Amino acid sequence: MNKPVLFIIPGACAFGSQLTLEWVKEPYQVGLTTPEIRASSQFRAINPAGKVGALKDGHNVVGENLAILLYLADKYQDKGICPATGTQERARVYQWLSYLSSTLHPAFGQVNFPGRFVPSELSEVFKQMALERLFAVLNYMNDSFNEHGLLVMDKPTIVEAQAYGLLRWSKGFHGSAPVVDINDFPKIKQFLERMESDMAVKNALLIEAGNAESIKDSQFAGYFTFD
Ligand SMILES: N[C@@H](CCC(=O)N[C@@H](CS)C(=O)NCC(=O)O)C(=O)O
Repeated sequence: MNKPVLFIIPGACAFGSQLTLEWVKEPYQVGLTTPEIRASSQFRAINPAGKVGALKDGHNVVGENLAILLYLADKYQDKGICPATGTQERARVYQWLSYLSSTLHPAFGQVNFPGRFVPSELSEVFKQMALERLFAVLNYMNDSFNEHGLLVMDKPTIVEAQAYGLLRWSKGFHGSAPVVDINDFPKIKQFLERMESDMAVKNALLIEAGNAESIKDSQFAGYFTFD
């Protein structure tokens, strides 16, 4: 297995890593996972946490989206997906990846899955509080876009890839109705539209949905399945 294989769930948080693989234009595969696959010993050997994203690249295995994104940034240093180490921009990449992973992702999770945190009788109260928290996080992000409509530089990086994969949940999570009105966050709305006009994003969305037949100018090398 020489090509990197990224394991995902359609619509979930590994999209940023998948988009990054699409941007670097080197052959890669995608493994669509189910709960059974994620529980398997083959998958757990790649990510013992049993979660996506999970990357197998030859003998290297990496779990956690933040780690996968930085692994790809190190591997594909000449592909323009991440600013150079030691720069202010690179420091911003670390800051944003940490914020996305530790704050934005859980803020959505608390709104979308209150049953994971409190018993059902407290679910509505918890969800309302979580929604207020999500609103504050989205406001902070909305105010953080620079004059280029991005978070780090004048062109998209691994941060924008991951930000897109999570912020798209503002428009609805796995087909459910949106929990916020995207018009309350105009810069996020603009950012989502800008990203969706990128051919690589269109390709990655088709691939994650299992509709790879109509992708264009992509190095996607097919869906991976365990033997
Ligand atoms: N901290 C982890 C979170 C990963 C995570 O929660 N992944 C979810 C999808 S968004 C998942 O794999 N859920 C499936 C499951 O729990 O079985 C990361 O950022 O990689």
